[in-house]
Amino acid sequence: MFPRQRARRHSFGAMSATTCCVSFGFFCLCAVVFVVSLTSQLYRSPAISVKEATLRTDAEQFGSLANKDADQTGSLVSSLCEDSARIHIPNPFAQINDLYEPLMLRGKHHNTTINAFRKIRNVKIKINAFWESSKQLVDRFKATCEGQGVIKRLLGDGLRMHRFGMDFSNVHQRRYGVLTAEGAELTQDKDAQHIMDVYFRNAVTKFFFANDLPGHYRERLPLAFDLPDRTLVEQFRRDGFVRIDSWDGLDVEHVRDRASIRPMLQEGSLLRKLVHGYLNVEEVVFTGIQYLGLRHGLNRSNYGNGQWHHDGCGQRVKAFVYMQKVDEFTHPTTIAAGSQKTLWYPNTQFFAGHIPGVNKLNETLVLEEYGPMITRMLANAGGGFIFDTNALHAADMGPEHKKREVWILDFEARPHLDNLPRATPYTPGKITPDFCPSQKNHNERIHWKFDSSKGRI
Ligand SMILES: O=C(O)CCC(=O)C(=O)O
Repeated sequence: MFPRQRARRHSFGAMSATTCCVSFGFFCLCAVVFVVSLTSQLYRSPAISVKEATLRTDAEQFGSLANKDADQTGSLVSSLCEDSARIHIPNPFAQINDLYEPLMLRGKHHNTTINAFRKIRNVKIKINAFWESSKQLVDRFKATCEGQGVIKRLLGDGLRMHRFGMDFSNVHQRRYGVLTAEGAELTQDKDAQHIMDVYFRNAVTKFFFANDLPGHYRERLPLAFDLPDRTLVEQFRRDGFVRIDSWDGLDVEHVRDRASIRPMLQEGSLLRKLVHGYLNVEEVVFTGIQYLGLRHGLNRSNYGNGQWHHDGCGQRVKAFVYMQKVDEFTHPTTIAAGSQKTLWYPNTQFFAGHIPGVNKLNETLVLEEYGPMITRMLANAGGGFIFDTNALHAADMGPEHKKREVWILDFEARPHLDNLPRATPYTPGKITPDFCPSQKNHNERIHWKFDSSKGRI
């Protein structure tokens, strides 16, 4: 008995020592995990913006709401949160090197504001580092039940969410109607607001959302146009451009003379109808005429506008007048039809990155996204086209192309021009004063007001 008892006591002693060790080990592990997680929280805290904090609070509130009212909201929330019900939501700020035109990343694009670009080392690393907090915010948002719910509801109402941005037109139509008195309902829409706080966090994009998009969804000005003109305006609104066989008022024989353009600006001209009809505001501003010549031999490396982009100025209209016939071998401008209503992600904006001008998009991705919608602006001398520079576009830069010479006329809605968020020196998210329109080429200011008593412009 005794030896066995001793043995038992001995084995009890050994077991107790093992248990102690295991418990101690477990305790240590817990302590390490706790300290690491606390440290990482503390380390992260300073980088979390007010919006991110708000987002987290919102998600928590949404969760507690579900507990309170399990019958109504609870079932919805839990179904949204089930793993099987989760949808894959891409993050536009992840792997953004693929997003950009490789030529641009190698510094191969002409642009006076970003000559600095060529001297920057580790461009890709810097771009990724700049957008890292946006990437993390989107990742956190889409992992929450609330984020999943917001996106699902919007997609259910027809949100177009693609690689470069979002188009809310179907959502507006489904929730509020095709056109409404102000067109501004989305600015008060909780889901859209949430998206703005997560995906579109800079001043220019918020401005385009609040100021430009409503113009697409607002009832039309009562313009007294005849049917052919009305049809052209509707085409312009649908596609973001209209090709013109011959600009009315223009003296084609003297199209190389800058003065020959002026009659196009007269009251009641086709150009005025298109500009005013498209911008759909009481007052628009003509900001000037620019000469642009593309000589033979230019290519996508040395003419930056040969790489896909939107101008980053929001809704702005340019009219091109051709000094010679532009065929498919005369550097025609190419435009992605329908892309003008897109709210572009900040990392595609000219004025949003760590330096201005990181906005040239990967052609392969553009063709994948818009292939059949891409249209060449072909027309005769004295013709041309008019377009919204918020549409995605690029000059066609094949090596065998002939010289192209054009006049470019710029227009903006008065509230747009007056209120664009601007800053100098360059501040990410704000436009420098020498752009939109360019100070060099567009320093006229001629205001056209809609005369509602006559319905004329
Ligand atoms: O030269 C072209 O055809 C393109 C012009 C352009 O990209 C622009 O004016 O924004």
